[in-house]
Amino acid sequence: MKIERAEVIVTSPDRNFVTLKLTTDDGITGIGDGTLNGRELAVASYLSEHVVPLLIDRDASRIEDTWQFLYRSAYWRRGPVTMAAIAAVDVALWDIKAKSVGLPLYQLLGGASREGILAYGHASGKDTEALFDSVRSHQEQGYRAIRIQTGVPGLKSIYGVAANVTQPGNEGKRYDYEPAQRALRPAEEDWDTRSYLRHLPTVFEAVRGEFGPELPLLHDGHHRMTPIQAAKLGKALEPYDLFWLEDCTPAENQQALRLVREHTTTPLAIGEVFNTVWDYQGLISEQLIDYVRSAVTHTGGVTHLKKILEFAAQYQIKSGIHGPTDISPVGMAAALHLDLAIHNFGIQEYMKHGDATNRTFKQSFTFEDGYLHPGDQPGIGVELDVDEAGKYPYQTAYLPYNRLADGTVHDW
Ligand code: EZ4
Ligand code: CO
Repeated sequence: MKIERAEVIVTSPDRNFVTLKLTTDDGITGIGDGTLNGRELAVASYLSEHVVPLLIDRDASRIEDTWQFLYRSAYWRRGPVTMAAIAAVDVALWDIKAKSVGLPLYQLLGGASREGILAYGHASGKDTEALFDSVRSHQEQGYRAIRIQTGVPGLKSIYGVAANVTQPGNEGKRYDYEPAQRALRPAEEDWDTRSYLRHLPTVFEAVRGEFGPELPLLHDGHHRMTPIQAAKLGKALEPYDLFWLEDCTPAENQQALRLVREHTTTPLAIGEVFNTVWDYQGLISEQLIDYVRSAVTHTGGVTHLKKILEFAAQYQIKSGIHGPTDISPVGMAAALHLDLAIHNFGIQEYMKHGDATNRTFKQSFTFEDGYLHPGDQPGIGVELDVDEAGKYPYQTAYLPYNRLADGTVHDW
């Protein structure tokens, strides 16, 4: 079973996606997601210029060997571009292997450890009323766990809340409630940590008052706080029993989590911008976090994320695999097979894709009554419609960035 063809497909149905499609000499195809939000063409070029030529004629069944070869032979290790490219190859090879034996991928990863995968959705609103409507609408869609993001008085726009886009030529365009904007420059947002810290506990108090104590609630701090600010927020949120507080400090400095941990029992989740197990080394072995937030797509694929999660399992740390809409349906399906198979599953982030994306990527995974399931199609269960993909050429898009009131750039 040799790899005969390798194609890098960039398509932009509702947003940009990078997909690697491999075809073997016996006609089996496999696909993998290499989408890196706002830097998609870097991964596409890494793949087509440097990886595709190495794949042709390789044995498609040697997944671990191919992973080690791509990781070690590059010499330049880790990093989001490299690890997204390796992830695309890895997932495409798992798709091929599972199809070649006629099984859904989760069967090759040890079989199902649960009946369904608890998902959380993203509720948001500029004010409490809009937020409550959004929570109710998510509950109506079946979600049993909900992330809460709101506007902050005095700030014009904020992460996680659909906002008016003020960029010229971009008015009113906000797709999938995702922050990336189709524009030639990143949108500028404003930020003030003290206002946020004052406001957020009042939001959680209101949400608990309205929706009761049972509903699992999550929140994403999106890397904006210093360790002492994050510790203060974690403490202030303790009465509202969060499922987790995510990315409370910038992920570059993992030691920051030690200070936060010493001050609060609010569970901590981090890792959507991490690439390898090395980013988690101290966080896991010293039990400084509760949930691993990596995506299959950004962490070298199923092969490497499974190893991270097995390491985490020894310390009672669970999975919370990243699943916003910048993870393509291919990356999402790969995550679901892993979620179903591992023992230390925690929760899966799940935002629905738009209609054009769903037409482009035919999916067999399901979302019912709050639970996802990857389905039982051989492979990962997603097929790319190449004709449909061809209708949506790449469009320049950037994530926004933040400035403080005095004009200083801040973490976004
Ligand atoms: O902002 O994936 O938890 N989810 C997130 C995401 C990230 C985007 C960035 O591309 O933080 O919404
Ligand atoms: Co996040």
